[in-house]
Amino acid sequence: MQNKEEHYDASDIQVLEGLEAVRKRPGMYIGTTDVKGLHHLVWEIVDNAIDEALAGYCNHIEMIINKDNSITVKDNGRGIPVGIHAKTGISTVETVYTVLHAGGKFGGGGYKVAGGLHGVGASVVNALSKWVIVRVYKEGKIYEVKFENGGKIAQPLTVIGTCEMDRTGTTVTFKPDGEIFDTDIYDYETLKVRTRELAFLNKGLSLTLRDDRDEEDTTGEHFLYEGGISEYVCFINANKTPVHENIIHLEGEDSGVFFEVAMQYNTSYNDNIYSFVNNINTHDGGTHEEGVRRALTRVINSYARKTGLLKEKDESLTGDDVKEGLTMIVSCKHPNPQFEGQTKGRLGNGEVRKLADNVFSQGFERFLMENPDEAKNIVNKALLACRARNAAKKAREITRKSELGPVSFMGKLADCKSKDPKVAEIFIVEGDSAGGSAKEGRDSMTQAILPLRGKILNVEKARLDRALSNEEIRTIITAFGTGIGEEFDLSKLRYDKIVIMTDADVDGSHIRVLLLTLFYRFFRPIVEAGHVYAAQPPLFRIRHGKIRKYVLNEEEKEKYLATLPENVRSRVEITRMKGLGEMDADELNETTMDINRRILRKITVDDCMKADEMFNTLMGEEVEPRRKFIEENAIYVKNLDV
Ligand code: 1YM
Repeated sequence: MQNKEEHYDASDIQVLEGLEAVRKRPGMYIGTTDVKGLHHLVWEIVDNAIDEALAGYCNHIEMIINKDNSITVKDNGRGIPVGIHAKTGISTVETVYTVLHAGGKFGGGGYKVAGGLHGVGASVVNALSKWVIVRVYKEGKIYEVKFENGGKIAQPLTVIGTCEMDRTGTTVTFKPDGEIFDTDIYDYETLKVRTRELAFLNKGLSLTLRDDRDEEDTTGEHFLYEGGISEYVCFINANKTPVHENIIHLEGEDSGVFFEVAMQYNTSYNDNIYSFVNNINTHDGGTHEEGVRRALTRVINSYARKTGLLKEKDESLTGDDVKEGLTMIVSCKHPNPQFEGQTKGRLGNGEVRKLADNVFSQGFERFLMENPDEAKNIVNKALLACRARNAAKKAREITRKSELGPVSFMGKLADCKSKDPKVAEIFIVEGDSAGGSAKEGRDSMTQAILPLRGKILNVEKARLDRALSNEEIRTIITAFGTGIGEEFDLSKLRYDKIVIMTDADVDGSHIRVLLLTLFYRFFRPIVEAGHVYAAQPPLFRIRHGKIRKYVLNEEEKEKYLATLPENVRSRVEITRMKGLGEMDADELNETTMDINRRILRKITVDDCMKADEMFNTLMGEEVEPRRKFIEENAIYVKNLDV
């Protein structure tokens, strides 16, 4: 072990420069320094523990949110090596936490590259932390190394005690640097969702999450799924009605590449297909997903023809037909994955397409042969989807010719004068009265107002043809100008910003959920291109002297009040704002519409997915959760088509 003085030499300076680069441009390493980046740090450390599990040495990982919002991650693997590293002359564990490209170089095979940081994760976390403590349990000893202020060594590797000979593992505690991140508060739910996902994706691996900020929570939540991704499918389909009883789970391996897929059809009209490579969500698909999709369409068509469910004269089922109501998880573990595309969300390795196709087609064909009743249900589901697709096409043609003309929506839409899609905005407003004030308070040059008053269709339960028969949805399609379904064309979008403006209350947020679901299902590219926003109407107005300050919530109110001198604070006038519908035009303009003062929140596909999930529980096929929801939201229901 070295002491602090002799520890600094030329290579240390290089190390510090490396970590300094991370601190200067954290975005390059973790994407953002917002709340997402803050959570990213946890996964960088957890990824190392998962790699150890994938290598077969670890079966339990524990995460703790400590009282001070520092994070502890523990595993029962071999422990990061503690011997002196030949190249750096310092212990390997210290090297892993200070040298930017350490992980990749030292890792010994296996399915690495969890994350996207290619093993530099530990040093990046160190660079962006106020302090880090790493403990390694090995050969009856407890080793400890400490860093502070962005990765500077505070205590070189030291033996601090002894442990049982058979205890091994790594424990890392870190406190993110408040000067780097916008927020330093961890969100339990965010950590929980990903922890659960990691448990689904790594069958047999036990993960625990505990929140020590919470006095009550002493044991935390445990996630362990022996069924792996089959249980994931079961989880997603929990509030849906399955078309066939058994979840289909197929797997295979070739040249060190492991591939598996689990699937089940349900009676809904939407698909939930998620794919992963080394536990990373490949949101843009790639070769693993393509292989399965191709095989799925081929096998169903061939089975349907062989059994006479599809006649010679019938057209073949398309990829869209066979994925209606499908919940599917595709997972691939690859020693050398190539991620492609702008966001690196696509698997590029060509050989995986073949592996996925082979594993899936052989297994699925066999399943259909061995389970003729389930097979029939699956094929019939796809045949219905095919018929509906053709009906929707007809409906679209009719709608386009007649009712969708400009006359039909002129009454509702107060369009803006500008026809420039780069500056035009459309506000979708809840109810006629809010619509009235919004029309008065808007900048009519660039801001269009679309009040929603009729029933909002629950698209979760409707196919495109039925959605098109809904007044409000037709109006929205016409206003957007993009068309829908096969004819959708993003370049025809008439507005740069689509702003959902609903009340800050329960009803408002539910209407927002309905709209998000609609966008997610039928206008996803608009969301992906970042055109959809939610207006954030304030909850309080604080008045003192000539100053009028609007704040979004209780917390911001307290924060603002704390900035005022005592004599002012005692005299402020605080008003709880009314709903949008009760604000007058000036108030609405000032708080929610004026481009210089309003607060807009960009809606991401993630937000839409969450809305979608809410839908599944609240308004899926299951009656009981729906009944409860309706009871609890009686006012809202008059506007809802469930
Ligand atoms: C709570 C975080 O980092 N666990 C962990 C990391 C490593 C090992 C075991 C490990 C890997 C190898 C050999 C190997 C790492 N080692 C390295 C490096 N948990 C956590 N558990 N022995 C132990 O990959 O060959 C990087 S990470 F580079 F030192 F080998």
